[in-house]
Amino acid sequence: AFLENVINHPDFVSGNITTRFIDTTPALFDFPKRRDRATRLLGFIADVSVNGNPEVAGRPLPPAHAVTPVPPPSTGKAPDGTKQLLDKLGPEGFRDWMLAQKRVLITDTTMRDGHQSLLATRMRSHDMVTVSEAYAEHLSELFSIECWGGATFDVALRFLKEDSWDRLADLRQRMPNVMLQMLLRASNAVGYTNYPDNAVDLFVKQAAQTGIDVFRVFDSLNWADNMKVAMESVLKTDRLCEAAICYTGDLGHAERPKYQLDYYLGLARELKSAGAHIIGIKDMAGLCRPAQIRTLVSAIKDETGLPVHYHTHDTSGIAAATVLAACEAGADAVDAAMDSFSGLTSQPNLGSIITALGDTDRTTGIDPAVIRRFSDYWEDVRTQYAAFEPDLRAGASEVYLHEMPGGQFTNLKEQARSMGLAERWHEVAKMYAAVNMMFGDIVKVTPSSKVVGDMALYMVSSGLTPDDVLDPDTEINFPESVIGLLRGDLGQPPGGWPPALQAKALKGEKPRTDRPGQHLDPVDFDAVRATIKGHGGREINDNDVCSAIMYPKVFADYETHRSEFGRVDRLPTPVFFYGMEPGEEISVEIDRGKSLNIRFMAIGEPNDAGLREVFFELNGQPRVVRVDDKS
Ligand code: 3PY
Ligand code: ZN
Repeated sequence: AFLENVINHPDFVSGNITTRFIDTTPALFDFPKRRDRATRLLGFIADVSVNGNPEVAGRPLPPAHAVTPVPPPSTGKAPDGTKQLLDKLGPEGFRDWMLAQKRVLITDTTMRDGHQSLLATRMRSHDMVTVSEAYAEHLSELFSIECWGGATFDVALRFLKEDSWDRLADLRQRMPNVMLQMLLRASNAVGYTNYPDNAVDLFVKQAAQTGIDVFRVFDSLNWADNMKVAMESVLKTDRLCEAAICYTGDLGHAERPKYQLDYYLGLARELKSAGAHIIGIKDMAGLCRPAQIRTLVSAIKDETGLPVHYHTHDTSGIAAATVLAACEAGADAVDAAMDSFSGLTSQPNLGSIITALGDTDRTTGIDPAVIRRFSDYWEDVRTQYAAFEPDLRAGASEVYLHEMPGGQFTNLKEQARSMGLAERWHEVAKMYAAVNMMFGDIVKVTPSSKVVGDMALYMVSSGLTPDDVLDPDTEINFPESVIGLLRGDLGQPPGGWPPALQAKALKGEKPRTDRPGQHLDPVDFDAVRATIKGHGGREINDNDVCSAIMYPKVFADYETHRSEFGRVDRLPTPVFFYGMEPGEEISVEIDRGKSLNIRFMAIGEPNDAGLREVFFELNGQPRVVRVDDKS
């Protein structure tokens, strides 16, 4: 098209050209608008190169030494792993296989909780997909790879402009041998509120079809009634149903009477009778100490006869000791994050844990040298996300006071900062603990933890004490999320909600005590499909329907972005956040085995209308893109 434009241009035809003909004749670059995939991606790169990506505006840049992460070499082999075993044995057979293992089974959380807890959930699919074939080849002894669910679904769509379903499909294709695991918030699915039962059911079905093998199901109030719906959906898929008990309180200490052994065992029994294949102990804040986990693991195993999978966070700095104690007490599987994504509010260190287990009769069979090689890759990945690094340098026993989940801690701190409360963080932390007690001592994990955080920030910024909040003569503007919680929108905590606080917040509105899903009208899937049909010109499937149910606005914005720019998840991370520099060249795999070579040539000066031309070579051919300079 470029050559055609040149030879047909009147100046060229009349011989009226100079050596600056190309520079001074931008119309040469007016190609018919072929909005093919390449054109759309060039449009994105040009826009970010000129205007920046708002996601990193005002945030720290990666250091000068940042390099392109290189995954361990792979040849495309994928030795049989837990995925084949699950397919062969079925979930019950697999459960029994787990119980028969001497070794501790290991889940790697790097691709989900690791970055959710350390980098505000910002890790892009590109960095996961790039290393996934190496995982399949060299880490086939892993129990599972947690790579989906929790906050990642929302953040991918909202901020990274990528579709979580694409991420899952890509990972599944490249890692056909190790089980892929997700975190499912029971009736809250991957959102922040209860959804109708048929929506949860469709979501689970699609997740299983797209690639999830292990569903870790939890409820943010440990309310088994809410979990049962999601668990039933999982049981229909023939995948593993890991029902997780969220750990809170202080086992063995009388100050926290609600959350003692009888409570946990009662819940474990209920989850077993609801069909759980595995009992998860989800220690989202990392509160459980070694002596406590010993008690808990052995009691739950004795009570249920099911395998136990322990998950924790290293916020305290001593989580690895608790993980090792869990292994001593007979935990069948434990979670850890690759070394360079471990520690602080993330999971404890995978390489060190397997090395320590190597000294025991529960050695994992995973080679620490292999882990180090993967950790090197992740270290280089992490360097590219300097914009999202938390200001966190040490473990803190303060976690036993506030009990914030690892995935919430840095988010809430950032929220406090943006409200001008940066210097008052420890006050916020104390208030978080006070709000928990005011709410009746509840489990704090997404979304209940968000409500406690909202209330704590509101109280600190308004100078309110718990006594003020409860005082009938003081007017309180309860945050919407708090009103919803006390109304029963997320379910019921053990013992119900504190009546006085509830009455004050609800102002006469009647709370509900039964399951919200019982009252929510089933979603009309065809109606949802109709609202998004044809948007962006692509076929809408049931995965899209699930996205649109949970995040209607975010999904619509994503679709608009995708129809304009295509699949930006294919771009390398520095290009996605910072654009390209003149002379820089990248290769972008748009399909397996099909790559585009993109060379960034130059950015022109803005014209009177504020448009700049951005010059590329695409597979050796010149291309130009016009971008509105928003500066
Ligand atoms: C989530 O729900 O995102 C969590 O990580 C809870 O711990
Ligand atoms: Zn977690």
